[in-house]
Amino acid sequence: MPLTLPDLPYAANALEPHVDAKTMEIHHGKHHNAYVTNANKALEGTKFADMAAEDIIKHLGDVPEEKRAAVRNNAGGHVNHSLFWHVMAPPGKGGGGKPEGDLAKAIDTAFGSFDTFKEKFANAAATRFGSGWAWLCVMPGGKLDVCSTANQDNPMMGPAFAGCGGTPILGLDVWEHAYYLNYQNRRPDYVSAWWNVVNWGEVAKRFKAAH
Ligand code: MN3
Repeated sequence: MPLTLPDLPYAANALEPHVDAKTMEIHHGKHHNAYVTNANKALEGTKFADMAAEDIIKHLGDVPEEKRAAVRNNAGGHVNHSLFWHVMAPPGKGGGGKPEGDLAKAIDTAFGSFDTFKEKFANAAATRFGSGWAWLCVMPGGKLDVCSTANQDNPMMGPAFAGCGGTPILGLDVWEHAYYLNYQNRRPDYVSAWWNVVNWGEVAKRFKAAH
């Protein structure tokens, strides 16, 4: 089965004013769609063509070298955006607020407090030079950690490719295509507005599944 573009779990304008409809339409319909198309093109005829995208990026080292860069960028982009749409929700309707329960406890244990976590995550997002992502990951052993990756790398690719590891449960796209229409060069403003649409219920589900 080739990879397919998933539907957005809400309307394109549902995250306004924090993420505008035009950005969502282009980001999902053009950018994410292109990652899917180009990943399928690169995977065609290989033994990876029938694998789940997550499994492909976990085994990038096994992908034939001449295909590896295309698979890394495009299967990576597909996995990253598929997570991204789901860890957001309309403000006040699942988006925003604070984590609860076991996830809240794990954040306090790892970072001291929710506010300290937010600072560390925002700093990872702000200091990623060029294009990339900020992540909250469950590390082997169960502890939470924050890191950032370049381009469409994902911590599941492992430290040799991504520079960090673990299972991502929250990710923030800091490519200019994710914010430039509304925020221009003000990436920190985009990051602070984005907390209003984080779907902590979904992050908690992914936290539980990663244990
Ligand atoms: Mn993007």
